[in-house]
Amino acid sequence: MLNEKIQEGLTKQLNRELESSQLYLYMASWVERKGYEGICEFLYDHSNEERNHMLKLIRYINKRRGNVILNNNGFSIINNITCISLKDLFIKLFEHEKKISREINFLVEISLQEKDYFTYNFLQWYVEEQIEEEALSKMILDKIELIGTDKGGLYFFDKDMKNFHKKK
Ligand code: OFO
Repeated sequence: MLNEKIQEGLTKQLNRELESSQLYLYMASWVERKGYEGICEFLYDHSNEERNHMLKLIRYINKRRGNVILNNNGFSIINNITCISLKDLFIKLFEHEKKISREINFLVEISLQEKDYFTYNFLQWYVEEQIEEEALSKMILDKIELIGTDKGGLYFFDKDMKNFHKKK
């Protein structure tokens, strides 16, 4: 059984993952409309990854006989988001991933305070994942900043992203 604090923390996290999935989906679609075929594949794919993060939480909560509560009141991030450039979009994604890392760390802390070592152990996968996700979004942002307004550079970067996606 999950105690109240853990149940609340996991519920928030599962809804954040759902929101992340929608955020990547929104951005993938925005980028696709701008003609970036490679970057949009990466973002669509990542939207699915975020959905899998959510599913993993749902399965865990059920295994521990907790309650799965999905937020259907809409998502504040997506309702308030507008992108003005590719750089702007990746700044937002990087900030978003950093926020998710802080929330995961907070949840890890709660699991220790509550002496719920099953949840502590379960969360280690998310800790590892966030290291990768932050590094990846920062690497993409750095490349975009390096390219600046060079259209040829952006074209080749988009091609690289397509190959990166195919190799996965
Ligand atoms: Fe982008 O990360 Fe989920 O957890």
